[in-house]
Amino acid sequence: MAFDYDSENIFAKILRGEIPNRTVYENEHALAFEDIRPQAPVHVLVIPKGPYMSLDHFAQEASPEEQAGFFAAVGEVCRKVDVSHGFRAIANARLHGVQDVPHFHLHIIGGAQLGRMLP
Ligand code: D5M
Repeated sequence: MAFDYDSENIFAKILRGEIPNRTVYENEHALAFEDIRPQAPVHVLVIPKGPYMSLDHFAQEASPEEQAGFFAAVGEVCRKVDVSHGFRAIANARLHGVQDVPHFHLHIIGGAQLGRMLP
């Protein structure tokens, strides 16, 4: 499918410094910051700095360097926050995935016992 990135989305504004964020970690290719509506004691969003709207867009079109930088950031976030007892990583995509912000983001949620969810 063709991916149509909207550069006015709120995470693009965060990346441009137009909106503040509570940064947890940053490298050349990714930014991690606290979710504004935390669902658990730990709720961090990791986003690529490039204009990718969803996980499939990022997986299909980001360079190996961008993908490596993104997952390095995920690793650093998990080192920094308290997820020693585990966590959940979620990437909502588009309509059926109920994605609100159309810039790819991975939710890292933990710090407490989570409920079971499918699958
Ligand atoms: O989730 C989008 C997530 O983005 C949701 O958990 C709230 C969060 N959000 C929205 N605006 C902000 C700002 N400004 N800072 C931090 N977090 C924010 P989705 O997976 O798209 O449904």
